[in-house]
Amino acid sequence: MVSKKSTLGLAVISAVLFASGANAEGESTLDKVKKAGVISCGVSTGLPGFSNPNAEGQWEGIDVEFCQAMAAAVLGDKNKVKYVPLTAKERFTALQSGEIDVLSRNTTWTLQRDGTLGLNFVGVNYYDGQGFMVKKDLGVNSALELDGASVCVQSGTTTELNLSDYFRSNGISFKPVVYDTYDATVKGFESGRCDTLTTDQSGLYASRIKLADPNSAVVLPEIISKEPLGPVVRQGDDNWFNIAKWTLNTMINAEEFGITQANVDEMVKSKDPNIRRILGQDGPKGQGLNLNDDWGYQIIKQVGNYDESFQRTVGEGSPLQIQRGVNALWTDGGILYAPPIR
Ligand SMILES: N[C@@H](CCC(=O)N[C@@H](CS)C(=O)NCC(=O)O)C(=O)O
Repeated sequence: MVSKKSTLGLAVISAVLFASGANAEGESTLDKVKKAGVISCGVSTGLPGFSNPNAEGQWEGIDVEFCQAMAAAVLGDKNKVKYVPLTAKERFTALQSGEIDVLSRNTTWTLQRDGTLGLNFVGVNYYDGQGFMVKKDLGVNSALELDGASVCVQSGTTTELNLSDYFRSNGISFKPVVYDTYDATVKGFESGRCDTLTTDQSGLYASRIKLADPNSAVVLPEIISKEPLGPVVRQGDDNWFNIAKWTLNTMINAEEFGITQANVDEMVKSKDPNIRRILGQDGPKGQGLNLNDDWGYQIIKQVGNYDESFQRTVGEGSPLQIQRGVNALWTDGGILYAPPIR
């Protein structure tokens, strides 16, 4: 087991090692990735909708599609991704040590993580919040009725701290039942080891469909925290950080300007200056990122815009059926707002 102290020690060493933006061999992440011909992307061990291997063993999910979008931008091929499954506890060390080039795994952006681990959060690809799920036969309609409840929770997550904050601030007690992996947490809940399971609300929807009888459980209405989830890179490599940021921004901007996988070849001929810049016909193109001029086109052609990715993985085209809600564009009443490509 890695103690808190040794995790911090590793973080400090890694922060120093990578402060120059180079790995131990002195090369940038972009050079390393180009040489390897593949992006090493940290994902979860399996969370439907976000990063999950399908029946054929292929990784799927909104976080997986972000890795694919980066591969399309950098290597011109969305399939050039090596997926590295990581539990909540393992994820930051894997990034600090250089084992992965980017972490794209339902990870909440917090001050502690951003400020002390030698890492940088790229942005937000899904605004989430923590909730609770209970078996229907418990007869509970609100989290405030959970006084004295046993709670299944995964270690190494923001979930643990939010849980104790919530119960303490409401003057109610709980007994934590802690697991290292997501599968074990869901199984613990299903087999009756706890009264309630808590995690990000998206994770609750994903867990519910994993149950033998999804209708036996309900998600309670309370959202007890802010969980802005997004990709993460190492500190000290600004070019790589920018590539990751603008990959996400391109997917969001493409939705805003109506560019889709299906129409992108028509859109290349558009006269709209915004569209022309997103697709690398005019404007800054690839120079500032050290990428080919068609990097934005490749993201949309091979992966699609944010809405296409959302609907396919967690939305209407998926078993999760999650609504856009706060994850809608700012122009549609949500809070997704990407800086402009110009
Ligand atoms: N967003 C929270 C929770 C992330 C998290 O790891 N959640 C669990 C439960 S939904 C999970 O994804 N487990 C999958 C795994 O460990 O592979 C965080 O960043 O700490």
